[in-house]
Amino acid sequence: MSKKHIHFELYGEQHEVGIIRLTRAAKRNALNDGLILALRDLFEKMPASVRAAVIDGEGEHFCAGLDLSELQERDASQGVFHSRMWHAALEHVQYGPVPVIAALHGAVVGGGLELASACHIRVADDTTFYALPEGSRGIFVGGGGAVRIPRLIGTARMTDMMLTGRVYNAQDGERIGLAQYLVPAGTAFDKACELALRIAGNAPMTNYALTHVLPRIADQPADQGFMTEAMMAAIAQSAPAAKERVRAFLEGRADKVKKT
Ligand code: 1HE
Repeated sequence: MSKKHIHFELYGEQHEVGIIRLTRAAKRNALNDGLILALRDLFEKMPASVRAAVIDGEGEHFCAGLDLSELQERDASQGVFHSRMWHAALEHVQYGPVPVIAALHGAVVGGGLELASACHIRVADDTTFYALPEGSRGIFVGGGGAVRIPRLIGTARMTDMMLTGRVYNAQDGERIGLAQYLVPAGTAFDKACELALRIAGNAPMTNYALTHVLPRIADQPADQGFMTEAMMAAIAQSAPAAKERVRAFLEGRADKVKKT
């Protein structure tokens, strides 16, 4: 399926991975309103076979952020609605039906970093660079970055990126927590697909707990977090899929954890 500037296809023997590709390479995959709404719609109507998703970008860059050509004519109230539209769309990515892996390369800047931050895992190749040029453009993040990026790298690092225009390269990006995986140039998509297939094989309730419950526990006071954890643990372990997986291990039919 192709919407304007976005391509979607199914991958895996059971069509268990959804591949979402930004296809606006001529504009470095800059996110215009149509693209943001198409992303929202995709996550809202994800085919039932899909258990994990990968987002990547066509061309030399993952994403150049907000399409700045659409910013010119907006007044303050339109600005609020525009930001809220991004929030709603990226909420569908973070709290959508499946875990999402961003395959990063080249520029991951501004709203591109906000999109990547809404994903659950980020795999970066060594051409990746990260920046928040909003600071030097006289604007502010508006796609949830003020909430999500400090949770990845801390408020001090984000403040520095925006005040000084600091650009992190792929190695430093991985070191500070912008990506969980760093791979050679040109291999982020393959690595993301490999991880997606693995994730798609997990018990669905475990994936749901990790994408929907864990981030909420992280935002709760410890006392409430412990209680939510106990509830979630009880629900997950009562699922037939969990019982079968534990039985398989006890009967020697499941993989052991291996040292890497
Ligand atoms: C764009 C955009 C864009 C490229 N909006 N048109 N984001 C930024 O401030 C980043 C702006 N972009 C860049 O710094 C560079 O384009 C890149 C480092 C990403 C890539 O450089 P390069 O040399 O490969 O490409 P280019 O020649 O700069 O751009 C190719 C074309 O894409 C060119 O248009 P053309 O008609 O002259 O061919 C660029 O104008 C166009 N282009 N990036 C519109 N972002 C929810 S709030 C989020 C707030 C933000 O994200 S602000 C940060 C915006």
